Amino acid sequence: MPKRRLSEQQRRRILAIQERRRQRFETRAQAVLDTLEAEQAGTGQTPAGAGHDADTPARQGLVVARHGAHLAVEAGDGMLYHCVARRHLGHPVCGDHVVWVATEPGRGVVTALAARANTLSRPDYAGRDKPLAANLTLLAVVVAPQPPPSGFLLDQYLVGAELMGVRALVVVAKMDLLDTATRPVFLDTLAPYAGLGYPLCPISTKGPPGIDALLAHLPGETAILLGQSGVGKSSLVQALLPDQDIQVGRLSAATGLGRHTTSTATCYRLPSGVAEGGRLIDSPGVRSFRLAGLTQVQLEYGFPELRTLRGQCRFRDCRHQDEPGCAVHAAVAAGRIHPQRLERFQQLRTGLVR
Ligand SMILES: Nc1nc2c(ncn2[C@@H]2O[C@H](COP(=O)(O)OP(=O)(O)O)[C@@H](O)[C@H]2O)c(=O)[nH]1
Ligand SMILES: [Mg+2]
Ligand SMILES: [Zn+2]
Repeated sequence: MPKRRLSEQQRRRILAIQERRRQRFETRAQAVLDTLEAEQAGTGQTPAGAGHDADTPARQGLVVARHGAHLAVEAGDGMLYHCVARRHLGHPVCGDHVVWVATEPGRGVVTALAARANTLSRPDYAGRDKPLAANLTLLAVVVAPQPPPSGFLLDQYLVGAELMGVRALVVVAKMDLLDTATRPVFLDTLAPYAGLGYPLCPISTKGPPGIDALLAHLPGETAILLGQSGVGKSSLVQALLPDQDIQVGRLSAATGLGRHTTSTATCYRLPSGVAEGGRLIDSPGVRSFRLAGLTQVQLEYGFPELRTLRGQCRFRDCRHQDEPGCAVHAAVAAGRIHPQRLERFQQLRTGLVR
């Protein structure tokens, strides 16, 4: 029997899931429209083509992938449409709520972009900040025994999460590569993060302990998987979405974007049996992530353990290096701040703060 053939029971379950999703989506889409209407009321403008034309009514949608000027937009009915965006709209990305107008079967034009709750950006090849995804509620930073973790990259993502005001957790993938002796050693190196409030989720897609530790965090969230290339992000999506091939297939059929799912952020719906109401965004491998142009105050805000000590050093502009009366150094000496975190802070401060 072909692997992909669904039983009648599975089909019914999927239809029920789709119906629930559609209802949730309508609620959210209404919020988008409300935002747009409020914006228009403020400016007295109607976005060109946002359309009250009876033949081509404006519809709400969610951007689930972007490739160049092409967008895969999921409509309220769960269907995907190949859209292009009006130039003046800027740069719609995965997770954006949009208004779009159908132009021909399966195709449309995005005419308005709803205000974002937040944006995750990273530098492009020319070093300019480019948005990667929007409206996130959870950053899942993935590390693994192989390739060896870059604590520097991990800390930068976590600072990014703090500055975005989005919760973060650390996924410790490929646990099956470690044996009973090396597991606790590896997890120990990451223990300080749990102490800072970033849950550690040890998982494996190839054996015990499975992926439950992460699943528990995903219902209702729009989570993005971040981390070095090769840590296992896409494998995780595969494991979470038994119907991932179907979703990619739909994406590909609707938009021709499927081939590019490894070079662009792609938003997948999680089945309700896996994580009710959850969405998971797979992101392309990153070699670097840069926090550009931060002030020291902003950077300190990004380190929760430094944030709480703000204003407690003797000197107001203390750099937490060798100044007398430094509350941060006192906390390190007392074991309340991990020395490596302070080291990373210093690296970021000297390298990235302007
Ligand atoms: N041993 C082991 N290998 C894994 C696991 N997850 C992924 N891999 C392997 O790691 C490699 C990179 O995985 P991939 O999902 O493409 O990583 P990505 O670049 O982060 O998306 C592939 O060869 C996977 O088979 C795991 O849990 N255990
Ligand atoms: Mg990948
Ligand atoms: Zn200080």
